[in-house]
Amino acid sequence: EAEVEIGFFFPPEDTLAVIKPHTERKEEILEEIQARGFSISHLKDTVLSREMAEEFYKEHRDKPFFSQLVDYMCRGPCTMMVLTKENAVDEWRAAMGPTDPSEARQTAPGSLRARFAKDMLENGVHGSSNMEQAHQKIQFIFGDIGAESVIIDGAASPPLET
Ligand code: IDP
Repeated sequence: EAEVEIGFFFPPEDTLAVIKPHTERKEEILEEIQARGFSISHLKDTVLSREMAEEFYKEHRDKPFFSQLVDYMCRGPCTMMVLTKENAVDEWRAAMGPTDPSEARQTAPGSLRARFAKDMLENGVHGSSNMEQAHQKIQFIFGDIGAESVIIDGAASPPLET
């Protein structure tokens, strides 16, 4: 009697992650990303123009904090990353924790926002909220990298320039 082993393969998923301007202890955040099993497939530091920041956060244009958010996002370099992992979008959201760092410290004390955020606005990190957003924002920040995307293994990646 033949035995058939059925295996499941979950393809890796990409999400866009950003270390926001003036976030302190950036090296620790980068180490944490790798320790949590994400591959940093692409990384660049970019200073967003106002126009780019407005486009990047266009979903929030009617929110009362929109202009504050845009000001903040172009006040210094952002570290832009494509993170790759099984279920990357949700896993990165979980790694960040809630938007409000005081809530994060209560409900998710190990999360990045609990540990690295300054306040509700300057909350350290960004991550796409779903796969469609991830695809759209990766295109917007990195252009058409889909086909040539090189996955750098977390453990074996060269020293990061930050
Ligand atoms: P998220 O980053 O956790 O997805 P969103 O609600 O999408 O949270 O908000 C986008 C960003 O806007 C937040 O990360 C934060 O920087 C900023 N933000 C959200 N709510 C407020 C607020 O009430 N006051 C100031 N800034 C805010």
